[in-house]
Amino acid sequence: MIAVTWTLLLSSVVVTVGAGPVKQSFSLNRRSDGFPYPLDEVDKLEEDSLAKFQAYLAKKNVTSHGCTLEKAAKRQEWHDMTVPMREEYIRAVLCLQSKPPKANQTEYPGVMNRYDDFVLTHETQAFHLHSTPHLFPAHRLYIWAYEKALREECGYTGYQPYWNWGRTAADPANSPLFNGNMSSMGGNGLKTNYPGVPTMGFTPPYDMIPADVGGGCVTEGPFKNMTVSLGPIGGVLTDIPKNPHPRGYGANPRCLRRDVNKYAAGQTYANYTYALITESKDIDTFQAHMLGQPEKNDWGVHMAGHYTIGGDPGGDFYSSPGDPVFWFHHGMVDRIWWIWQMQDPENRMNVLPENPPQDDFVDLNWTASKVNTWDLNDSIGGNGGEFCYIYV
Ligand SMILES: *[C@@H]1O[C@H](CO)[C@@H](O)[C@H](O)[C@H]1NC(C)=O
Ligand SMILES: *[C@@H]1O[C@H](CO)[C@@H](O)[C@H](O)[C@H]1NC(C)=O
Ligand SMILES: *[C@@H]1O[C@H](CO)[C@@H](O)[C@H](O)[C@H]1NC(C)=O
Ligand SMILES: *[C@@H]1O[C@H](CO)[C@@H](O)[C@H](O)[C@H]1NC(C)=O
Ligand SMILES: *[C@@H]1O[C@H](CO)[C@@H](O)[C@H](O)[C@H]1NC(C)=O
Ligand SMILES: *[C@@H]1O[C@H](CO)[C@@H](O)[C@H](O)[C@H]1NC(C)=O
Ligand SMILES: *[C@@H]1O[C@H](CO)[C@@H](O)[C@H](O)[C@H]1NC(C)=O
Ligand SMILES: [Cu+2]
Repeated sequence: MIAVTWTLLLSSVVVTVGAGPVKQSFSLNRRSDGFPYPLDEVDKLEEDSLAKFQAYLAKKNVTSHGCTLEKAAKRQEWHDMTVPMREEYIRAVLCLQSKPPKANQTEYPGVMNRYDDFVLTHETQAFHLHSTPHLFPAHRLYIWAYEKALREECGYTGYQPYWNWGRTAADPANSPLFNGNMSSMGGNGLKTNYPGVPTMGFTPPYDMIPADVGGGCVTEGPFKNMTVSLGPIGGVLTDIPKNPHPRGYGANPRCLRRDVNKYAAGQTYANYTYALITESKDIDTFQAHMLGQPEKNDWGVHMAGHYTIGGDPGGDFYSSPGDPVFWFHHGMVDRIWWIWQMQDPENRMNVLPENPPQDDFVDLNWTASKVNTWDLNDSIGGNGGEFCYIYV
């Protein structure tokens, strides 16, 4: 059911577009501490695309509101950030989890803090945010709003980190993202009777993503005391207490659970992401390939990344932002959309899946103001100029 909803599949027509190499004149300077991760094929594709993208920006007819590649905020990969930078980020997330919410607690009694406002929006608007035209643009706005809250409400001076799945694919539980120390995003959950995740609902012959060694409460790292309150709503196959509210908006205080899953991570190596970007010639194909075909044991990097985290609320389609790694994962989704756009900016910056109407909008209620969906296609100047960031 989680998987079913996550994989409302899309079909599309393939069109061919051309693009040639241009000499590069802008450098990403990805690393803050020279951490020894070599560039993977997607990183190289990103670097090789910049000169062409810069040329496009120089002559684009839509205003960038003064945003340029040089001025843009740089969202870094977690492993390229120094330990003090990671710790500053973690402090800001814990801060957001300690601030009062804006949502109405009479209507939504499970909302305990400002962080929960974000989780709640993803629950109340789940179908809108995940409908075909909105998945990419609405999540772009959602991550930006979260980053803004960390900065403006909690004094964070950096930007939202992303998770390059390929870097951790071979052994996610021992990566600096999940190793459980105080500068990681918390560890694996305890071993439990967690059965894994069915990729396509509960009916055979669809494949299960088998449990790894976790599934229970996260007992190490900065989020070991975190209280998850909202949800779950979707089918999570464990002994998690049911939410007392019929729609999952009640208080259901519990620990953060995870199953850092090597099997799911197996479909997140850089070659999967590279193939997705280079072989998808139009936006509908790109989104469809991103979402995969679970009935063919092809989960797509989006689902494979979610199920590398699994557990609760990470494994629940509705409440998944309740695991603080959600933002890293969807940052990577947003990043590869941008890299895909850069392959042919003239034809790819101005398209969205299923071509929504011109007056379509995304409204994230307590977390961001209402925005026209078509103003979310551009991370360099979109959202009335408020978007001005790149991924390095
Ligand atoms: C900008 O407008 C000019 C003149 O209308 C047109 O030739 C050019 O292709 C446009 N460029 C882009 C990037 O849309
Ligand atoms: C919160 O919701 C309750 C119940 O719907 C309503 O009576 C109350 O006026 C709302 N409070 C605010 C501040 O909107
Ligand atoms: C946590 O792990 C990172 C990377 O693996 C390491 O650099 C850091 O020193 C560790 N911190 C602690 C407190 O053990
Ligand atoms: C968790 O709570 C315990 C008990 O209050 C406290 O001693 C500990 O420092 C907390 N740890 C973290 C990582 O928040
Ligand atoms: C990625 O590489 C692995 C290991 O070589 C291979 O099994 C897999 O089929 C490749 N995936 C794609 C999409 O090319
Ligand atoms: C985003 O899409 C809208 C609607 O098609 C278009 O007007 C706008 O120019 C696009 N932005 C860019 C940067 O292409
Ligand atoms: C949230 O946004 C939706 C879409 O604009 C709107 O219908 C709904 O009333 C809003 N909810 C609240 C509580 O503001
Ligand atoms: Cu997702």
